[in-house]
Amino acid sequence: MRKIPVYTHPAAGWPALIASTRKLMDYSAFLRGSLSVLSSNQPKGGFDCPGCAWPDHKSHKALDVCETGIKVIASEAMSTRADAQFFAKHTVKELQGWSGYELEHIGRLSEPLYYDAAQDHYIPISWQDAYARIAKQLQKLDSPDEALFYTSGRITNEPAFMFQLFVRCFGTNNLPDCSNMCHEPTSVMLGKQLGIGKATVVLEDFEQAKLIIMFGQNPATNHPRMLEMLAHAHKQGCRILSVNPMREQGLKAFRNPQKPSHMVAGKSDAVVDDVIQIQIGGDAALLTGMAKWLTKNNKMNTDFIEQHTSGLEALDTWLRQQSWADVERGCGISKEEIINLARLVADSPATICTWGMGITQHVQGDDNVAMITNLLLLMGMIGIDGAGASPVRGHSNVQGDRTMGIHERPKQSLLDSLERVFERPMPQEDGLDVIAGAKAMIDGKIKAFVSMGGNYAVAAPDSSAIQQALTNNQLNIFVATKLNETMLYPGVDNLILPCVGRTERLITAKGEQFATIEDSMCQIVATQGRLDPISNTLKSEAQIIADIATQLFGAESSIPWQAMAEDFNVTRDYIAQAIEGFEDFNQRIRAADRGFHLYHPARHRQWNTESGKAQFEVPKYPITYVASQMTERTAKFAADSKQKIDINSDINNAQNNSTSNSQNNTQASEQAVWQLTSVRSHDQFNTMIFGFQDRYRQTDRRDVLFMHPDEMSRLGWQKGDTVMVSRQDSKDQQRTLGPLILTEMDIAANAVATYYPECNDLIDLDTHAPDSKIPAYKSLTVVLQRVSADTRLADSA
Ligand SMILES: Nc1nc2c(c(=O)[nH]1)N[C@H]1C(S)=C(S)[C@@H](COP(=O)(O)OP(=O)(O)OC[C@H]3O[C@@H](n4cnc5c(=O)[nH]c(N)nc54)[C@H](O)[C@@H]3O)O[C@H]1N2
Ligand SMILES: Nc1nc2c(c(=O)[nH]1)N[C@H]1C(S)=C(S)[C@@H](COP(=O)(O)OP(=O)(O)OC[C@H]3O[C@@H](n4cnc5c(=O)[nH]c(N)nc54)[C@H](O)[C@@H]3O)O[C@H]1N2
Ligand SMILES: [Mo]
Repeated sequence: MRKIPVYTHPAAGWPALIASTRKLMDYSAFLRGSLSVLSSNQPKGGFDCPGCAWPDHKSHKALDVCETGIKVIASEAMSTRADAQFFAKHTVKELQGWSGYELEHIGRLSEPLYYDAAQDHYIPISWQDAYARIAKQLQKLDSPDEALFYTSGRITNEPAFMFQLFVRCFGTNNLPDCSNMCHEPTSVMLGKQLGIGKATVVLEDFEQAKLIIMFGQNPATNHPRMLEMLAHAHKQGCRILSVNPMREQGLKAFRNPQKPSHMVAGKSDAVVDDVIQIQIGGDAALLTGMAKWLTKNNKMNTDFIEQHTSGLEALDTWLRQQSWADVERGCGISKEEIINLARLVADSPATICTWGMGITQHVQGDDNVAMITNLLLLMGMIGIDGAGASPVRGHSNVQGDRTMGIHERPKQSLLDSLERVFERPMPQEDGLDVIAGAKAMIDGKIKAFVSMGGNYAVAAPDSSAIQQALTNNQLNIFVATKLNETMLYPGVDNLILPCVGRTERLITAKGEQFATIEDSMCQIVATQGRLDPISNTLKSEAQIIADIATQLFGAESSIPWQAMAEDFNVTRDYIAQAIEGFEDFNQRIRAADRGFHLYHPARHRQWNTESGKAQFEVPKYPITYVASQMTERTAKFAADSKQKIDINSDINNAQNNSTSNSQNNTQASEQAVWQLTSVRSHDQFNTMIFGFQDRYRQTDRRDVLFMHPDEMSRLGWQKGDTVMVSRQDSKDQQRTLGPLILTEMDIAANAVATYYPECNDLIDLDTHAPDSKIPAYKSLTVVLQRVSADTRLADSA
């Protein structure tokens, strides 16, 4: 057994907070960023960190921030600018060749830009001319449904409400958002099973939990502020388990930035007791095994089930049909270990299940969420203190944007109340989500793309095809803070409209404004920027929406767009009338330090479901789905490679240190079929690449393929070798990524991982879950082919 290099220091701590951030920025930006960090997540007059959606701690300690937060803030606070001079120097064709890292470091967008096709440059344009071009193109469309309006989860509630209203007044529900690629299975399945697609827990529940199971989540990197809560729970005797194909090193120990003893004396707290190293895509199988044992041994909470649930019979019948052999094959965990886990659940009076992208981003993503919810329902773990469902959202306001109505499949009640409040008809037909929108654009059915933040083409599957499709559009509009790859594929009219960021002051004719967000646990909090905007040419997102609406609908429109943009109290008064749960919004947001919690019926055991009860759901896919894909692909691969030259065996033959050639040949062709997942590094926020370091995973480059060293040995491969990754997509087209450098990682057998978003061309627009349509970013069956053995890299460690 070879030893895997591991990160031995605790997560977080000063080195993490300062050193890695300092590198990102020039000194003035560092100061600007650091000053603003001090006012993030504070009760009054601070801003909500634009990093993740984890809630603020109620005690509002002096520095409720983390490494990720600092990086995201620093990225926005950068004093360098992507201004007219910059764009005069570089053609768009040239910029297409720049990496995400290079584009991120150009700096902030600081003036409105228009794409001049004759010169292939973005050139400055006045706001007024920009609006005139936008209105002209939007009016030219044959139908409002030819436009697609994308939202990323950074935008705050007030502009989000205005945006969905604008889009619906324009006449379409084409409102895809980043949620379609993120927690959509959560929203769909929790909605179906509990009547509301949101977390049933609040932060305080973590203080009372006795068992926390984290499925497919890497908080050390992605929600570092969650570590404090976990370490605290752990100290109180709560058991914490991580279900993950990777043994994520950042979860071992935590150095708390709030504790002097940690920061000065180098102490740390433990976080996780155990890792269940599951096969990629194996979660539904594992949960099936647990549920099988719990039902068979009558460990369920029968009172709760009788009083509050429906559908157990169907689930129970299905559970009996699942064999233990399939359960084990589906998740790669032994029956014995699964039963141990089920026992812990049976014995725990208060269990929280948390989950992230490792659960949702699969063809069986909806099943995974359904099985977590089933487990909680079996044990009656919804609606009591210290227990519940805790999906952990990504973008800081992705949940709030949905609450505000950014949804391509709006509820009838939302449309009805918008009609009542604004006295006009709203479009009734469902719109397009991220996947359907991308396909429609590729098919030429979409002619205008409007983006409220985000990096649509790169975050979505089949990035190159979407970029190509953008060049056929009549109009592309990007309301954004930073330049990215989606903006570099211009159609006829292309406009980049730079906006004020979350960290910056928003002063209008009506004075300084604050906005609001909703965190991952339904808490509505105020956010107010502290820095001076990077340029006085910037406009707020709300103002840009109002200006476009005014240009398009005329100044005498019955909706006071300009008043809403200038005075967010006006917008909030409309939200109070139109959105359930926001009554007296302006008073309530001012009354309490930490904002207010939106009423959550399932927390009170009120089930707004079809049956009026909490609903057990039977999974749609076989629990061996991923394992079977592997077997099928392996068989096909073995058959194919009989005819073709077997690259792997050729390489093995050529390799001096390969031992028994004949044995290696067969192994190489069999073992070259793998399950690929994609993860985030420490030095990125989604498609914004801040740097190349991923400290906890011990790598300083992004073109890597993580694999277990034992598996490398099995193939006769070594770390540092370069490999090509290829995949047969659902239309049988070959997609290829690489070369990637083999890198050692404690990851399950048959599993490999690489970084998102560089891998997104491997994924096609048809490999997704059936209901939620979430792309299967986390489980792709791939073939690996070694292209060269790089001994230089292998030896240098
Ligand atoms: N620093 C930083 N913070 C971020 C972001 C960022 O990019 N950088 N992005 C934000 C956003 S939008 C989001 S949605 C969140 C995402 O936060 P997470 O959900 O933590 O995101 P990922 O890194 O994509 O993957 C999570 C974990 O899933 C595991 N995994 C992969 N496949 C499987 C599987 O089949 N089963 C199980 N059980 N686990 C699996 C991976 O090993 C990884 O540890 O983070 C937010 N915060
Ligand atoms: N393979 C793979 N693909 C994935 C994932 C994965 O795990 N694996 N994860 C998916 C997930 S969970 C998500 S959420 C999506 C992310 O998809 P997106 O939300 O579309 O992507 P981001 O990279 O967060 O968007 C960054 C851009 O937003 C703009 N921006 C930043 N701040 C602001 C602001 O305050 N206002 C405005 N208007 N614009 C701003 C900047 O221009 C910046 O370049 O990616 C998805 N894609
Ligand atoms: Mo996300």
